[in-house]
Amino acid sequence: MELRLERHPLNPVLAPIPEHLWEDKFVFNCAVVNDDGLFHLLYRAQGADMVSRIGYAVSSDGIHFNRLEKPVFSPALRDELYGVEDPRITKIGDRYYMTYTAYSPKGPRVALASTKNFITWERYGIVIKDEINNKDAALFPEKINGKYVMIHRFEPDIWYAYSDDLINWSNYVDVAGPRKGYWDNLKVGIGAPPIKTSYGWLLLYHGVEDGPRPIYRLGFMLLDLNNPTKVLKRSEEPILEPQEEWEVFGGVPNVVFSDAMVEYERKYYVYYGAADNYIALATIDVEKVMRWCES
Ligand code: BMA
Repeated sequence: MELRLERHPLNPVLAPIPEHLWEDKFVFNCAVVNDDGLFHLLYRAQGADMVSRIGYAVSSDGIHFNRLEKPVFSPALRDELYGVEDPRITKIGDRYYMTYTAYSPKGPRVALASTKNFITWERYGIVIKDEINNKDAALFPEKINGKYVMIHRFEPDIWYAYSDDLINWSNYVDVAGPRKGYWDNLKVGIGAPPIKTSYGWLLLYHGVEDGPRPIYRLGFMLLDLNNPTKVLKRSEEPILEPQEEWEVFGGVPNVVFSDAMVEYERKYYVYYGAADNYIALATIDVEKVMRWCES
């Protein structure tokens, strides 16, 4: 049984704003939380200087968003000289924790910040400190076997790290890699923070297919509830792939790339960056995904 996401007819839901210098070129990969009856969306934006900043938008229906005029999170550290990219948000206790890619001449690294209101932030800086390129990080929403768990990516695989305090991370474990002969044969990385279901942790991920113009697609993995290093199931076919004109052509062609999946009215809402240029929404019935998990 294979699954497919359905694009929302009002796509794309966010586009660059020509009057805002910091986001007049590209808006794309975004984090979303659905809390207190609102969708809070934090998105990566670039203007003429090509430095990535993070903007904030809010909505009551998940489709029509109001945006702030200024970014809410901009580069502030030496490790972020080229930008702050690809936010992912997990609520732990009463705070929202944002993992993001800090990009500097050293390369991409995984960094962490937290907030209660999406406007003012506490910054913890780079948290995976190894001098190896790293990105695509997200936190599990609860401790597993007494430890916080972070997913990150030492290319080309998805890895875990463990922590007692959310700040110091160690004990890396390699969890899943590319598959020869598949749509994810070059590299894989997490999409959204994992969602707990009765069948296991549901993980949205992206897979890249090798070629002169690599293609970014999305799929699911199902991970064991008590031992999430164990992959129980993985999409044979992608659940979303570039098809629309604004997914195939744009800042970076042939890209659907997601950092966010939230449950709303018995559907999963998947927000994704299209061709590193727009933000779009695709959905799927929770029921269908549960049947896939069960099958
Ligand atoms: C990845 C990340 C994403 C981007 C994707 C496609 O490596 O940098 O931010 O959307 O490439 O360009």
